Amino acid sequence: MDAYAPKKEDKFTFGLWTVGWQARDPFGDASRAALDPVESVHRLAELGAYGVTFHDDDLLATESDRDKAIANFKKALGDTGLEVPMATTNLFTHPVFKDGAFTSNDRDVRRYALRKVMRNLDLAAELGATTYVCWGGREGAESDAAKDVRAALDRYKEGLDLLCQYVLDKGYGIRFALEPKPNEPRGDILLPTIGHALALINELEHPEMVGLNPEVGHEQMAGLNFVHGIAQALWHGKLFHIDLNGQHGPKYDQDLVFGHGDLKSAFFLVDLLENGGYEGPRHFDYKPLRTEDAADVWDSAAANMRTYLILKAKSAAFRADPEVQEALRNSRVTELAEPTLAPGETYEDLAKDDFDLDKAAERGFHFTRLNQLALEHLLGVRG
Ligand code: DIG
Ligand code: MN
Ligand code: MN
Repeated sequence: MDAYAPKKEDKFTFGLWTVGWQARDPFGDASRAALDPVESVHRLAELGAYGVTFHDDDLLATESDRDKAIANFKKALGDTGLEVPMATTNLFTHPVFKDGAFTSNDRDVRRYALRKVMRNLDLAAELGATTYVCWGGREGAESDAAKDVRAALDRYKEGLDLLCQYVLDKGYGIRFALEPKPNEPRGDILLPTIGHALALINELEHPEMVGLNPEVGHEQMAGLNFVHGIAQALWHGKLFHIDLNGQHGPKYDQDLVFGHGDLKSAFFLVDLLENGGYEGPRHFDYKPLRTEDAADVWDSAAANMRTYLILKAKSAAFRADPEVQEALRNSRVTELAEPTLAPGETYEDLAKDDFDLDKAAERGFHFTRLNQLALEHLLGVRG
């Protein structure tokens, strides 16, 4: 039995738009044919996935009649038992969204975008989704003259408050998850990072209904540490969902297979997700390389799950290693969990410390040893 064969309880999910990506890019036409969502559901189920996610428009990839497309999708879900934990809206492909959706300067477009989301929220609720992602890929600008950002944030808040009220009035058990991204396709996208999105959530009428769907590559495009971002999202109780993929640092959004970018970061991300209390789906939002043929696409889907499970096993071995546990103590990593003041102490007690500044400054933290142990677990020379 393959120790890294995915099982339903691993809760791996995929966006229909991932395996179904026809690989158009700004410099080239599609290199693959459109994929019937029904085939995607069956193939992903065969590979061991737990569920699928979708944009409203993804269901129409090969069937233009919406009712037929939904019926076909529902039958495939029934035939395979795949869940639909998350849904989202395509507010970025149609040219009408060229200046954004919730924050387009064109008020008619803003009103259309909200109607489009509400329509798909109805379907999402019907299919049992509990998370609704909002990626504002077109919310932004290429020129600071073109967007009054403070007004745009008013409109972002207005749109999210309205959608939260819609979900409450309908009694849908759905929460929203904002997906930050710094740029591409817009020159600058609003809510570029986890921090910006967290700040907006605090200003909403129903902040408890709105969290985050951070994507690996998006924070890394901005040169940020994704593991730190996820740790802060968890600390705020706002990690509602996650988009797993790979990225080689600050460049265009690569949406690589998970682990095929910054592998050491992927190792520590899995370590955090498996030990940090996140119980949601392990969702892949990636694009099979444009070089790949139809068969390669399914290899890439399997690679995401296999890599995650390999890193999960290595994380468990790292945490169980007595030398790692000793190194964590020697580096005082475990000491950080101890409150700085003892129970009952106040700032007045701080004056009583007998603290030798120079002696403390000489103390080393031995992080090299700890990082080498992690690397050796990752490289398979410990385990
Ligand atoms: C891109 O990273 C975005 C879109 O694919 C989608 O709206 C969202 C869902 O995870 N991620
Ligand atoms: Mn991306
Ligand atoms: Mn994404």
